[in-house]
Amino acid sequence: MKVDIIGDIHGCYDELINLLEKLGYKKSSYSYHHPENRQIVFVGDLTDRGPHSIKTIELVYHLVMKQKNARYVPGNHCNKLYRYFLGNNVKAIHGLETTIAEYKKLTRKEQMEIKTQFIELYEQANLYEMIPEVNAVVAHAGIREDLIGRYDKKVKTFVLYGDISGEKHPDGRPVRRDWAQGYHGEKWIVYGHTPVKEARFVNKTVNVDLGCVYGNQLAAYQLPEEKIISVPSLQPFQANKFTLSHE
Ligand SMILES: [Mn+2]
Repeated sequence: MKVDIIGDIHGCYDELINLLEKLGYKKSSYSYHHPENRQIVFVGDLTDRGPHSIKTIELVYHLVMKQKNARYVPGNHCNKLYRYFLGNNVKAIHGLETTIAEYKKLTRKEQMEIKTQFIELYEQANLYEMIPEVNAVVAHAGIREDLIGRYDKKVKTFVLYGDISGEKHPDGRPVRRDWAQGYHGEKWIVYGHTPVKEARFVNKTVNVDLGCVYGNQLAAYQLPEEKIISVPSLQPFQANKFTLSHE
C-alpha cells in the first residue's frame, strides 16, 4: 500500500482539492480515487480559521466513512468541535468561531447532517494510526516512541496537543518540548499541528503542517516514496504564524 499523508487543512477546501489533483486522485461523482490505489491519511485539524470548514468535513467524511479509502486522526481543533457538537460549553475562539459561523448559516436539516457526520467521523477515529505497510505512525501532534501502542489519557493529550509541560511562554503560548529530537525509532512519525514553512525532518519524524491557513502551503508526505508534494495556499500570508523551531 502507498499513502499520502495530508497536513492540517483548517477549512482550506480549495487547496485540498488542488492537492488531491496534484497527487493524481481522480474525481468521480463525489469520490476521489487514485489509479494506483493510494490511500489518503489526514493528520487532523480539518476545520477552523479557513474559509470552508463545512465542505472539508463533508469531503473527509465521505472519503473515510463512505468510500473507505482514507483514514483520519483527530487534531485538537477536531476535539473542540466534537465537544461543541455534543453541546459542551466550549469557547468559540482560536478559529472555532469561523466553523460555528458557517454551521449557523446552514438549514436545520443540513446542521443535523453535518453534526451527525462529524460526530461519527470523530468517534470512529483512533487517536493515532499505525500503518505497518509503510512503517509509519500518524498522530496529529506526533507521538513519543514509548507511547506507541498505548491509548490512555496521557497519550490522548500528547497526540492532540504535543509534548506540553504545562508551562507557558510570556505571550501565553504553551511551552512544548521537542519530542522529535529524542525520537530514535525505526518507524516514520508523521504529524502536523505546528505550522512550519518547510516540512521539518528530525530523525525519522516529519511535520507536514505547512501552514496552509496562514498562506503558505498544503502538503502531503508520500510513503514509501518519502517525498513531500505540496500546493500553494490561496490565503493571505501571515509570516508571524510560523516558528523556526518546534515552538
Ligand atoms: Mn492542531
